[in-house]
Amino acid sequence: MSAAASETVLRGSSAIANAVERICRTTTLPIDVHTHLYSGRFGDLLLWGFDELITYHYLIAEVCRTNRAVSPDQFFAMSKREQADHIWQSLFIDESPVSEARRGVLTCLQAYGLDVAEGGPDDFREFFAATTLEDHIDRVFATANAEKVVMTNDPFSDEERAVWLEQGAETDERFLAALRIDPLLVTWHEAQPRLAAWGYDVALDLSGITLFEVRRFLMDWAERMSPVYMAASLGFNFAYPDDHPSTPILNEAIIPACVELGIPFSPMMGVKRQVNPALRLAGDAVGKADIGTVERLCAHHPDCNFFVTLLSRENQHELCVAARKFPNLMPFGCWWFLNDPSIIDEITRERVELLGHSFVAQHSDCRVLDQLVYKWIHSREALAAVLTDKYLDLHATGWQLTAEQIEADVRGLLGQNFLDWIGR
Ligand code: RAT
Ligand code: ZN
Repeated sequence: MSAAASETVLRGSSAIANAVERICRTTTLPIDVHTHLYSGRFGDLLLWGFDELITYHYLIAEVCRTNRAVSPDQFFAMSKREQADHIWQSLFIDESPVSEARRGVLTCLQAYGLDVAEGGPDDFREFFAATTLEDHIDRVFATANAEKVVMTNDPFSDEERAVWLEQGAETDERFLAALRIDPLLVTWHEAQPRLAAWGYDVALDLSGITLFEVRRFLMDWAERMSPVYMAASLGFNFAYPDDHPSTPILNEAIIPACVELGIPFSPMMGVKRQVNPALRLAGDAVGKADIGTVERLCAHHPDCNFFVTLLSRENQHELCVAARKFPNLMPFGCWWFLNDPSIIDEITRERVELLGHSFVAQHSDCRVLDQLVYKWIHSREALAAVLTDKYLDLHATGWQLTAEQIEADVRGLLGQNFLDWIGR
């Protein structure tokens, strides 16, 4: 390729490696496509600060195996502050904090300029106490160099419903909505009475105008939220098509609503729920999903786009292969137990090799605002390692690389590909 006169041609391996590292580190994140963050108007639903950061459910799972002197019930009976102190002592002082979730806390505190060698929980708390939420949201977006995040918006949550019903559409442009509808697909027997109570004419056996009414419910919430996609977290054993209410609900309510709205449906598959209920939110595990379910969704509904992430490492290669067959399938992110450098490295390599640029490399899944800082520092490093090798391989063929092209590629992988795909 010959570069345009205005472009910066990168000559030599070290120029390429340096440019890729710099671009991955500094390119503004266009969008974090899946988080559990909320804008400031949702009040306590938005978690932030040291005690929230360190009581992340990934760390609760670790402390319950590391320090068995405190049972899960005893742990959950503690105040948030006591839980935080207990985790700090057990996972950071009694052991070196080498796990990814522990390192993340330190990366985040360091990025705020705090001294993790000398400081302790009270120093860190003092830092957060000295700021307002509004200022802190600005600081986090600036430190993470992020433009937008997608929330997870649940119309079945009473706390969240109240905000949407009383205050209407989101006004903070940094926070986009995603309409999360797990109960419609996973626990229809519980969703049905709630929809009925909200004035939708729905029957448990899906008779009459039930499916039309489920679709009306989705369209009403879509109008309220303007979601960028609809999503559900589904078990590893979720099947489509199936002799289960989820199949007609997908065929006649969810997918037609997505097509009408021009937004993707995002099945997130692979959770094995509550293998250890004592751990509560930390008690879910992983199972291998059937890629046939993804293939059949894409094949039966060519007009609908599917934005898919799978939780099992064993599903990742076949997800890439499926995406080669179905242009209406876009893989995204290294989800939850996959969000670790060694696994991000492997998954990103196979995606680049099989799909080029047509995927979204990562999402953060942040539950705490401050995690936006560390999750993206770590993911940007992992992406840079993969892309450096891939561009050096290209360079070895004699292909000419420019900084501008690499910048566009990286922005795409960091989320612009999703925005382009949905036409925003
Ligand atoms: O990654 C997580 O924190 C999980 O607990 C879930 O939130 C999962 O990401 C989901 O969206 O269901
Ligand atoms: Zn999530």
